This record gives sequence, structure tokens and C-alpha cells, in this order.
Amino acid sequence: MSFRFGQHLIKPSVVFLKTELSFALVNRKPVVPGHVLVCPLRPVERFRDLRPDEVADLFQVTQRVGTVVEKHFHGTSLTFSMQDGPEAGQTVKHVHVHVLPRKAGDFHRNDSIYEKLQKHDKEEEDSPVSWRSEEEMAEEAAALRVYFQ
Ligand code: AMW
Repeated sequence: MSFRFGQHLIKPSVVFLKTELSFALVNRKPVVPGHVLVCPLRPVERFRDLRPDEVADLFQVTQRVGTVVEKHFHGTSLTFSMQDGPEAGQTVKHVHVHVLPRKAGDFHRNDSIYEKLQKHDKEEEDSPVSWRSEEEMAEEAAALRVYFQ
């Protein structure tokens, strides 16, 4: 069985947590080490389209995932971000929360991470050669899965 993420079909090997209503996957083009995504299982485009139980599950999963990636990637803080609609920078038409472990000095200007998030998967910057291999992604997902067993 694969997972739907907007127009993408996601292999179970890159998914490291699944609940009744949500799933979490590793990123093919992380902006920082440990940059992962949390999505509702139902492929809706906008945050407003989610039911209350889906919002609750999405944020509970986001909280658990944040704790794990901060620890695993030796972060000391977290950035959570949601680009909700094309003008906000959303490229995949399926609600998702970006979870990014942060550490001192990771960006010269702290808020540059938002600019990077906006651009990293846009056409000019995004091409298959810049994506990680499926093997590397599966390896990371396997390491993260352990925390949820
Ligand atoms: W958005 O700009 O829609 O807020 O973010 C989409 C995110 O999904 C980006 O971080 C991008 O790298 C990631 N992404 C897109 N397609 C895939 C995929 N097939 N597997 C893993 N990550 C993906």
C-alpha cells in the first residue's frame, strides 16, 4: 500500500509514522537535516478543509514528531511551518506541516529558513538531481520509526 501526498505516491519505506488520520514522511529535499513532513491521510488541499478530529490528530502527530526529530538530529529548537495555499508558497496540494530541527548558527539570519522553505521546491531550484535517493530516505525513515515502536 502506498500513501497519497497530493499528486505524489509515497512508498511506505519513507513513511515513519502512521496514525488513524495522519502520517509522517521524510523529505526528498530537506532544508535542514531532519526536515520532515506531517500530513493528514485524507488528501485535502487547505487547512480549512480538515475536520476537527483530523486537526487534532495532525497536531498531536506533529508534536510527537517534533520531539523525535529534535532529539535524533541533535537540535535545540524547532521550526513548524505550514504553507496553506499557493500564495503562501504551497506547491503540493495536500495539507502538510513542515517540521525542522533548529540549532544555533544553522542560518546566518534566523528567519532565512522561511525564504529557503519558500524556494527549495520551486521549479528554478527543484530538479530530480537535487533530490535524495530513495535508499537514503528509507534509511532515515527506518531510524525515526524506531522511536515510535
Ligand atoms: W510546500 O512548498 O507544498 O509547503 O512543501 C512540499 C514539500 O514536500 C517540500 O519540502 C518538498 O521537498 C517535499 N516533497 C515533495 N514531493 C515529495 C516526495 N515525493 N517525497 C518526499 N518529499 C516530497
